[in-house]
Amino acid sequence: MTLFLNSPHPQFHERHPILNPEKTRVPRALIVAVQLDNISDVEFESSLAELGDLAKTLGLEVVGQFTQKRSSFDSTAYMGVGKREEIRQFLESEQSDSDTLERGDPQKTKNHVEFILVDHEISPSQALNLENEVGCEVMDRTVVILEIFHRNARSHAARVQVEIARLSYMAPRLREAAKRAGPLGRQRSGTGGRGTGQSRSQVDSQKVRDRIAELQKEIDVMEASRDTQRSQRQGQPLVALVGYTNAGKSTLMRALTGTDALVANKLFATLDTKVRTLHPESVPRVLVSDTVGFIKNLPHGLVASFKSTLDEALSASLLLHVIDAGDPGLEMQIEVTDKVLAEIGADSVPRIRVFNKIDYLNDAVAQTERIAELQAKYPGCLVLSARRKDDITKLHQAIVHVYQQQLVESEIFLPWSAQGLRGEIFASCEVLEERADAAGAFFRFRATPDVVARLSELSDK
Ligand SMILES: Nc1nc2c(ncn2[C@@H]2O[C@H](COP(=O)(O)OP(=O)(O)OP(=O)(O)O)[C@@H](O)[C@H]2O)c(=O)[nH]1
Ligand SMILES: [Mg+2]
Repeated sequence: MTLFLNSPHPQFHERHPILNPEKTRVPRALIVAVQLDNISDVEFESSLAELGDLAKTLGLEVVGQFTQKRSSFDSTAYMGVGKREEIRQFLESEQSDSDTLERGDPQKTKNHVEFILVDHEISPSQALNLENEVGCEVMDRTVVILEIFHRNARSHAARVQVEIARLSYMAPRLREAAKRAGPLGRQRSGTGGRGTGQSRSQVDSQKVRDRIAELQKEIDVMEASRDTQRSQRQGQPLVALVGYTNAGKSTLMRALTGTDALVANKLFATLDTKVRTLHPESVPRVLVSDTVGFIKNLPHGLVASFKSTLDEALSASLLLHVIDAGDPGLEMQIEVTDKVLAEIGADSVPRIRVFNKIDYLNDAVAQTERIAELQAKYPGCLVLSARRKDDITKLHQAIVHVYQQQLVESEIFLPWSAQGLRGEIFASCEVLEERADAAGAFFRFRATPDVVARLSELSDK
């Protein structure tokens, strides 16, 4: 296996025609999964459905699934030997069907199953063994997610972060593949190698490590400029929209800020965060930030890679945890989000749970019942639809209310020579009274303690 380091895995794209935009044919895939003893049927089914959505997002057509209950994964090839044989036979029959079809109609392209999607992250050797045994390319849950991230990354920062995650994922797999390639994989490296005595796989591994280090440096530089931006914003209330992928965070971001955050009915549409002002503007002025969506078993490398994006959530003073109210697996979604927030140390940030998409229930009685049910279960939550203007107004009010509670009353006297601050007072404070006399103007106002401190500092100068 060759590793092209400028573009991390072109071979990945060659091997995966789905990722090659020039091929218009919809590739077919089979989902396979082991249900471990501690996983309930509901949880298992919802995970399978989610993998189906991920596959769809990637442009694959899922043509079937093979599942199996076991107390642990088969150490050799994830599924038991009998199940592997069943899959192999199924694939063989699909293959011969499509070959017949192809012979019958020369216009028809071969349409056999090209991928096996495994609903867990499996080891490099399990993947290769399974692949060899069933004769079809294996993609585990992690690589599916990584691929979606790779496609959706738009900014330079997101691209670099995804590249690090992909390289970290690929490194042990390249080693395993090189090991199996036998003498060829172990040949002495020639020109461009790092001296004699190193195997091809060692050289590749070293290149991967070098590339990761190089990318990490880029991240560090970007981090430093992010920190500067953050410290410039310090003291300004920041609300972060967090939650499961596709819950409607970007839609709410758009509605709350009157901007054009990317909204799409696909998983992981948003990979970059943007900070915007809550609109209409409030006192105090509130900033709103979108974040990357979470998912069950978000690959660890990705959590780490997107830590800087998620740090936005950490530096927020309020989290809006957006949940798709129409999702039957919403409890699992809540659990996953809570877990990731705890992992990045954001569990102590105050939060409001926002159940979105209630319009999916088109019957008014059903909606009322659902709202009552959710409010009883999650006290203090909001249940709404991002598509209703009134609901957005309510959400806006709820956000502003949180910050207005933090306002303190204060007074300031500005001599006529310092009237330049008047505009600032009106922009950042709720002015309760303004009185003028021969020496200047007196203001009574409410503002955040930070603003009060800054104004008194400026007026003393
Ligand atoms: N019916 C309905 N659809 C909604 C609502 N809010 C969002 N959607 C749709 O849900 C899909 C996902 O919305 P996004 O705002 O992109 O979701 P997200 O949470 O930002 O998703 P990621 O960026 O992938 O994490 C889009 O097709 C939206 O139009 C809602 O209140 N009602
Ligand atoms: Mg989004």
